[in-house]
Amino acid sequence: MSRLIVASNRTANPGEERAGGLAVALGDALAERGGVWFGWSGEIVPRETRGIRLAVEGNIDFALADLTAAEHQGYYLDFANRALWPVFHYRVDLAVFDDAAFDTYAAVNRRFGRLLLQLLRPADVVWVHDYHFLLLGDALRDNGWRGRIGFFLHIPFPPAEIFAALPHHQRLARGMAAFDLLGFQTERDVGNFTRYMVEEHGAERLDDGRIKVFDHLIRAQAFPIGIDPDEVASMAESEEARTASNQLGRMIESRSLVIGVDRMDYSKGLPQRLQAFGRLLDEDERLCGRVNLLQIAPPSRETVEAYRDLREELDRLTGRVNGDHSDLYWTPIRYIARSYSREVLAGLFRLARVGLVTPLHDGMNLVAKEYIAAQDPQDPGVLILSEFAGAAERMQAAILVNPHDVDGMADAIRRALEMSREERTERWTSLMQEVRDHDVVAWRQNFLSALEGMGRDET
Ligand code: GDG
Repeated sequence: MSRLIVASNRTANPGEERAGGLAVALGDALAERGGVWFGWSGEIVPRETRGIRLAVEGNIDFALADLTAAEHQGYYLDFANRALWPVFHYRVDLAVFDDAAFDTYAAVNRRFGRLLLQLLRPADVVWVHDYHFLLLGDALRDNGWRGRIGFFLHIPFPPAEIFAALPHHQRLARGMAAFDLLGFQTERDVGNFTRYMVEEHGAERLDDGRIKVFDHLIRAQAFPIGIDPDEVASMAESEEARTASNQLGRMIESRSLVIGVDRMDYSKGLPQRLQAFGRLLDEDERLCGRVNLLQIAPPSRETVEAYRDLREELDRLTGRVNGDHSDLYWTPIRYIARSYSREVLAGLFRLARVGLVTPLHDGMNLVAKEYIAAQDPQDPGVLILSEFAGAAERMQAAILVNPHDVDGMADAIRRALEMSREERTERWTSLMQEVRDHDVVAWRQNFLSALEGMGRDET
């Protein structure tokens, strides 16, 4: 079996226990076949000392390249996080376009391509991850790499006219066509990408499903990412999970718990969610004192303005709902801007009668799957899921909502709180089957067998 080479902006830390899901899945794939995990070291250093750190863990070689402060600013903060992330999440209004940032992004992809090429052997299979490295395949090809390269996009691919709003979309599209296989989370993303390539670049769809564009033959296909459901289920029954759930359970007494867990990001629909919970209490006095929303939202990317604005908005909205509805003995929203261990989260998911996963757009959303996997099969909770999360494409047994429709979400929460055990169990059984069918092992195996089943077919 040929070696696997994984390139992702951040990698697991060599020698440290992996923090679940994706990191474990990629680590296992690398350990099984031997290979290299390549990415940014996490270090920002002066140009003179910029280098590549090598570490060995079993049969995995880690190769971690440093960034200078200017590279980190242009490639990572300005282009990846201020331009690509908002546009790919349909938020052109929040994007900041800057030629210098794009040039730095392209230069880091070129430099990383050269570094990676030095580590490659002819039979290796290369698997590049996510929006940080849209031009890495192109950089490898420019330096003479002829072997297979796969790419997986963890975030959504937006409709053609939104992607085309990026001033550098043509250059990015050419770069993406250097990959042999492009994996997306959903059929919707595949459709968006294909339509963009057809309309903007005259791509031709071939009968065997491949796309001919810029003189390359590429394949675009959906590979929905998943979790390890058994791991999450056993975390939900761990000592740490039970302690957290018992303590919180004592505090909320017989009230129903509604939970949300999200990185603090404007794509996650947090303000609309808080508003919906407020609307529910405005409209239904009977629920006051009988239900709690626990929102855990660890802050991320705090140097980007849009994230600071979000933080302020969430603080304000929570204050308003709590100010309007609290009494001496009950506060409706417990909003916590910090992170917890995966075990504690799993315990809280199991305790919560309702899981609220309402992003405005999301590649997949693993929290939706973790909430389902953590439930007690005898008395499961209800998942409320945004129709714009990638997860919704296959998790149709959830209560699906439009995350912009505050009234609709308030109704959905009421419906979930009132749902019979029979209906909860029926929905959960179907959702759990889906979480099992598309777990993280199936995801990586399906991707790699599709990639390896392709010849390198440049025309
Ligand atoms: C990107 C795409 C796609 C959250 N809070 C804590 C914590 N988490 C964990 C969750 C979950 C993970 O972080 C978040 O994954 P998501 O999928 O929800 O979202 P992104 O971080 O935006 O991930 C997304 C994913 O890539 C995979 O392809 O699904 O669409 O945007 O596992 O549980 N973990 C810990 N403490 C916390 O407080 N330990």
